[in-house]
Parts: sequence; C-alpha cells; structure tokens
Amino acid sequence: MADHLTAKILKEHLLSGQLRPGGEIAIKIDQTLTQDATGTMAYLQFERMGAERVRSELSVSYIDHNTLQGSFENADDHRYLQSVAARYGIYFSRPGNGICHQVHLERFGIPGKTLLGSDSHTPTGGGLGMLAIGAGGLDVAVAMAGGPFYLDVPEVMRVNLVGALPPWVGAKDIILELLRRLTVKGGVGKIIEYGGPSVAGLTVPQRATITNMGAELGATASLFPSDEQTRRFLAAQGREGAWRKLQADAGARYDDEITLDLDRLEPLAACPHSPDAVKSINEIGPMPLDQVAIGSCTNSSFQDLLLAATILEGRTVHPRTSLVISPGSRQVLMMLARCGALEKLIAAGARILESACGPCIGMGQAPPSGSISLRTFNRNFQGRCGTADAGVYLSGPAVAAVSALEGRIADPRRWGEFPDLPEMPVIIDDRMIITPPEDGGAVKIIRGPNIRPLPLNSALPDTLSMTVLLKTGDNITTDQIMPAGAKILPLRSNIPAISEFVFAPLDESFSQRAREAGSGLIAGGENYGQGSSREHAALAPMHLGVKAVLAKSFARIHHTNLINFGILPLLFDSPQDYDRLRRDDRLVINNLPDQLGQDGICIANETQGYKFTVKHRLSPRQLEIIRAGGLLNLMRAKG
Ligand code: MIC
Ligand code: SF4
Repeated sequence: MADHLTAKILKEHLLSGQLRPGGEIAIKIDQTLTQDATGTMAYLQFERMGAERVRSELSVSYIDHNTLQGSFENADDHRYLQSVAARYGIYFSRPGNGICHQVHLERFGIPGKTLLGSDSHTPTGGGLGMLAIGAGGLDVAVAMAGGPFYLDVPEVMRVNLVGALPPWVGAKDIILELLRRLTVKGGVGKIIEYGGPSVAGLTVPQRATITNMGAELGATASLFPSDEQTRRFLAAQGREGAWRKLQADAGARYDDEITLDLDRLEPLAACPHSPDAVKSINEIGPMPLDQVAIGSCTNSSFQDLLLAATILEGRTVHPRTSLVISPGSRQVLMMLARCGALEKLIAAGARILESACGPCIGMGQAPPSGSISLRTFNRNFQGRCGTADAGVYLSGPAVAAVSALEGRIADPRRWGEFPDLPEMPVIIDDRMIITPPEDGGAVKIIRGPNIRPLPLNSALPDTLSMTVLLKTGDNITTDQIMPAGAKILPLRSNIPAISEFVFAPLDESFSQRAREAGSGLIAGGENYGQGSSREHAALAPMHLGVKAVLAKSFARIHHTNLINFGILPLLFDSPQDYDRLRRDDRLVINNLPDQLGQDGICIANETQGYKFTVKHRLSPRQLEIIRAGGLLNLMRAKG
C-alpha cells in the first residue's frame, strides 16, 4: 500500500491501536524537549513517577522563556531545572543558548524520529521530517519515563505547493495564506503534509517557519519530506549522519488536499488579534508603527536576520518606531556577529535582545498604550505582548525590516531588487549545552522557595454540583485562560500564586468568584483552549475548584491537559443549549460514574429549572483518568 509520510513514521512507532481515523493509538516517543515555563511542572511530575533516569533516546531541557529575572523566581527555576537535568540524564541548554525549537532544529532533530515537547510549537521539527508534537508537561513527563504518547489518529491533509515564490515573498507568507484559508481551527485533528514540485526549493529554515505556525492552524503536527535540502542542512550543522531520505509514496491517499500556487502569493500580515485575520500588506495600508520586533521561534534563523540586516544596512530606523531583535539561537547570533550583520543591525538602531522568546511571550518590550506593533512572531492574541490595548500584526522579516525604516507598514516590493544573501559556514559550538553525567544518582536537586509542591485533584465524585463561572465565545486561547507575561510567568512553579490570574484578561473577578463557588464549570464555544500547551490553563482552574468545562469543541492539547488533571471536558449537544445557559446558573450532574459510560450525560439546570444532555469524547483510557481525578492519581493507584 502507498503510505504518506505520516503513516510511515506512525507505523515505525506504533505501540497499540489501529491506524484508522477516529481511534486512539499509542506511539513511542524518541526525543523530548521542555522549556523553562512549562518544564518545572513537567519535572515535578517526572520526579513523582519515581524513574531513576529518562528512558527516551534524547531529552533536552531548554531555558528560553523566563529569562528576564526581575526577581529570584526565574533564577530559582533555572537552578532547579539544571539540577534535575543532571540528576536524570537530560541535556541542559543554558539561558542565552536560544529558543528551544530553533536550537532543537539545529542541534538535535532527526528525520523520521518522534519528538514530544511541552510547548505548542514543537511541530517546528516537522521542517526536518520529524513527527514533532506539542503536549502538556505531564504527557512529556510520561514520555521521559518511557511511557507511550496517546493520540487520536489524525486525518492527514496534503498541501500541494506549486509555482515559485516571487521576490520579497517568503515562507511566512505561505503559512499566513494557509491560515487565511483554513482559520485557527482548520487544522484541528489533522497532520499537514507538504508536497508538490515547489517543496524542493524550500530550505529547512523556511520549512520550519511553516511547520512552526501549523500550531496556529490547530494542527497536531506538520511534516515536510526529508530530502536533499534536509541533508544539506544537517551536513552544515555537522550532523549529516542523522540524515535519512523520507518521503510519501507516490499514489498515497490523503483525507484532504489543497493546492497553493506560490507564484500568486504576495506579502501578507495577520491583523489584530488572531493569526488567521490575514490580509495583504496593500490591503492593510501604511499603518503607523510604534514597534517592530524581529525574532521568535517562527522567523529568527540566520537567513531571516541576515535579510533584515541587509535591508537595514546604512539606514536608520524611523524615529517613531522601536526595532527590537531577538535572535533564535546563540549560533544565529554568533554568525550574525561574524559576518558583520550584527553591526549593521546595531548601526541602524535595532535594540538587540538575548537569544530567547522575549517579547513574543510578553517578557519585556511591551509596546506603548494603544499602539501598533508589527512582529515576525506567530501569535497576536490580545494582550499577549504585555499591553492590553495594543494591536499586533504578524509578518515575515522583509515586511518587518522595511516597515521599521518607514515607520509604517510597508511593502518590500517597492524597495527594488531582492538582495543577494551570501551563505556562510555554520558556527558549531555546543558549549552552552550541558551533557548530563553518566550517573546522576549523587546529584542534589536544588529547590528554591519558588518551587512549590504539585497540587493534585481528588477522585471524581458521584454527584457534581457546579456554578457556571464564565460563559465565553469561540477560540478562547490559553493566553486568556492563564495569561503569561513578565509579571505572571515567574509564578509558573507556584500554582496557588498563579491561580489568582486565571481568566484575568476576560474577568478580573474570576478567581475570587471561583473560590467562593467552591465547585465551578466553564462554558465555552468552539476550539476552546487553542494556542499554548501550558497545562497551567488546566492546573490553575483545577486549584480554584473548576470541575468541568462544557464547550462546543476543544483544541487538542488543552483537551488532554484537562483530562490529565481530572477536569471533565464535556461537549454541548446543540447550539440552543449553549445559548440558553447563563453565568451563575447552578448545574447538577447525578450518577456521574454511570452516566459517563452512556451516550449522553443529563445535566439539571437548577437555577432555570430545565434539563439538557451533553456528550464527551473520552476514550476508555481517558475515562479511567477522569475517574481517578487525574493521571498522576491513576499512576499512583496502579503503583
Ligand atoms: C507560547 O508561545 O504561548 C508558549 C509560551 O511558548 C507556550 C508555552 C507556555 O505557555 O509556556 C506554548 O506555545 O506552548
Ligand atoms: Fe517562545 Fe514565542 Fe516560540 Fe512560544 S511562540 S516558544 S514564546 S518564541
């Protein structure tokens, strides 16, 4: 049978289940990655599992998110993470070494392997032909302990790339065009495979920009074949031995297929406040800009920043606009320095940040009130940049660089010929990646006061009586459920403290009302919990007594995170039931354990005096987790 790429990799890793859409399968995970903002929880959970050493082929702990260190908290977290890495056999990428996805691509990714990461942009690795999937920290902890990763068999969509990119149009425009067509929920439950005659012309960093933002489509993963481009990239990184050819068989059948003609693309940007609100630069017009930010795991390869430096060379950033650059990795930053591009950026007036997530997650560089910022990043959810009333546009580096010079959104095609970008040898220097000792048994784990014990849920009761704490619209992001930014991110290892901010962007009274209610439910629309993989968006509501989320549909990672922490994810059966429900209604579900085994679950709305039926899509395995009050409880019960 002719297999697509997804089937080939899944077959090589299948531990249980059938590769038929709809069913649940378990796969072997070869590599894991964590970052510091989700990593502390992941490792606290891993410690609870009692393993002596990680059992994956390779596990890496990156420090890239929480690097501002305004007080002791982040530094405490870093010290804890470094000691855990040495203790359990995990590579440790030190702060300043770069953003997890960029560094993993450069130094560790291997075509055909599986990678599970506690960050939603882990699918960046698909640019190398890896099956790379984002997950909550607990799932990553299980994989590190040698356990399988469970997922619903995804549908596979092929994106057929034809034609050639016009000058000044780049990889970011390809993925923005897909977001325009498919929206932020168009990829939910799917793996997106890229193929067609134009794939061969795309470099690995370009492919990685596309697979990175597959996360914004809601896709489980995105995949490019492993071909000559992949071999060249790995050879340049001194890792040609990791290469293997991998491509879909001719005649492989896909669940869905679309064609994108690159010839017809133009420079695009996503408008506030969603990555799928995409328009052409011309449609948007010359919007004045207070800030331009170039970097993030989407667009901070050497080639991206070299292009920006070449455009900026000999010119000066517009007086109205602040330009900040956060290089994707130390490798990229060193290469920019060696070839002189860094000097060009500095001379033009760019503000150079360390190689980290930085402004992408609101860790500094919040733009002014009511301002407009243009960023080469992947998310522009309201308030994520740190300024609640700012508007963020997302574009590629060419648009960003010319816009920084003009002080307004500008079309790079008016800037003449596309420049020649010289190639240069890759600088390979892994001294900021600490290899764990052979035997970490004697390593002492260092816990500062910011590292608080992990809260656990209680087993599911027979009857749930809950107050509707909040009713939301569609596409609620985990940034809205559990915001990040310089003030809140340092509390990631302290669930009681971070819980105070749950749903703060939507309703500042939420945490207090939840605590007073004692037992709560959240009513959501479509694609509830899109965006980040942060399991804090489940853990912190759990801490506040949220027992269930009743939504029209869920984003994949958040659905699993809710289950992992014993919060019941329920589905509306009809839009009328959603319409009728009101905040503060008191809902009761009786005979829960029995009802969960049946087709529908009956809920009594005691406030309004009616009954309605809801559904769930929990597998028998997930039901067991929910009954136990979460995965850690279940693992403990099973010894
Ligand atoms: C993000 O881009 O939203 C983050 C910050 O990288 C998150 C992880 C987190 O919340 O720590 C993600 O994408 O999963
Ligand atoms: Fe970091 Fe932003 Fe990438 Fe998330 S999306 S990993 S915050 S650079």
